[in-house]
Amino acid sequence: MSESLVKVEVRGRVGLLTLNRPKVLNALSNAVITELAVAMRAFDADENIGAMVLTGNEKAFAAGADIGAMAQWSYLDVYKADYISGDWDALRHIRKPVIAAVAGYALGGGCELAMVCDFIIAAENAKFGQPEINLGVIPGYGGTQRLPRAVGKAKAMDLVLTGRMMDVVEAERAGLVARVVPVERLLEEAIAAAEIIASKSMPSVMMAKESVNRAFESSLAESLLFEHRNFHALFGTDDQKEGMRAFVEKRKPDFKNR
Ligand code: DAK
Repeated sequence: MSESLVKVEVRGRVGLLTLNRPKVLNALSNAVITELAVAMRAFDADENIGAMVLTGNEKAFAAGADIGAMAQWSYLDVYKADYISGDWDALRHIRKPVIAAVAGYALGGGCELAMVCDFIIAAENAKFGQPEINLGVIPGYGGTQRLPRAVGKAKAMDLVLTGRMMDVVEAERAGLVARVVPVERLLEEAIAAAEIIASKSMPSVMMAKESVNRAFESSLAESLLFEHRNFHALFGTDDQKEGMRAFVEKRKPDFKNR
C-alpha cells in the first residue's frame, strides 16, 4: 500500500496534518490536496477537535504545486478541469482555525497554502516566495490577492514580479508571519498555540475567525455590522454566561462549546 500523502494525527484537541512528499519538497499534486481536504473536513466536523496545525518538514513546508504534473497541461486541460475549484478551493471554507507551521520552503502554491491558513508560525529557516513568474505563469491559488493583503502592494509586487524569496525576518517584518521560532521548537509552539485556541469556547472561536476574514471580503461598514451581529449572537450561548460568570467569580471557565 502506498504511504499517505498527508499524515493525520490527533494531539489532545488539536488535529495535526503533515504534508508527506519529502522527496519532492512536498510538491502539491491534486492528490495531496484531496487528501488534505478530506482530513480537514473530518477535523472540522469532529466535536473533539478545536483547532488544526498544518505542517511539512524541516526542509520544506511545500515548494509549490507539482511542476512535473502541470508541465504538460494545455489551456483547455486547466480550463475544462477548472483548475482552482474542488478540493483546492475547499480549504478556505474550513471553519475551525488552522495554523500553518512553516519550516524551509513555502513557495508558489506552498506559500499560497500557508496564506489560506489563519496564521503562520514560522521557523527561523523558513523562506517564502511566489516564483511562478520564473515558470512563465503567475500565482494561481490566491498569491496575487492574499499576499498584497498581508504584506502590502509594494512588497507583493516585488515578490510576484521578480520571483525572489523572502527570509523569515523580512516575512515577519512585512506581516506575513505571526511568530518566528527556532526550527526544533516549531511544532511544539504551533501545537501549543492551537491547544490554547482549542481550549476556548468553539462558537466564539469560529465567529472570531469568520469576523476577521470578513475584513478582507467586504466594506468596513458591512464588516462592522457582521462583527456586531456575531458579538450579539454569542450572548445566546451558555459559554458567554459561563465565561463572564467565571471572570466575576475569579475562576477558570468551563466551556461546553454551546
Ligand atoms: N514540483 C515538483 N517537484 C519539485 C518542486 C515542485 N514545485 N519543487 C522541488 N521539486 C523536486 C525537484 O525536482 C527535486 O526532484 P529530483 O530531481 O530529486 O527528482 C526535488 O524536489 C528536490 O528539489 P531540488 O533538487 O531542486 O532542491 P534544491 O534544494 O536544490 O532547491 C528549491 C530547492 C525549492 C529552490 C527548488 O526545488 C525549486 O526552485 N523548486 C520549485 C519552486 C517553484 O517554482 N514553485 C512554484 C511552482 S508553481 C493553483 C494551485 C496552485 C498553483 C497554481 C494554481 N490552482 C488550484 C489554480 C501553484 C503553482 C505553483 O506553485
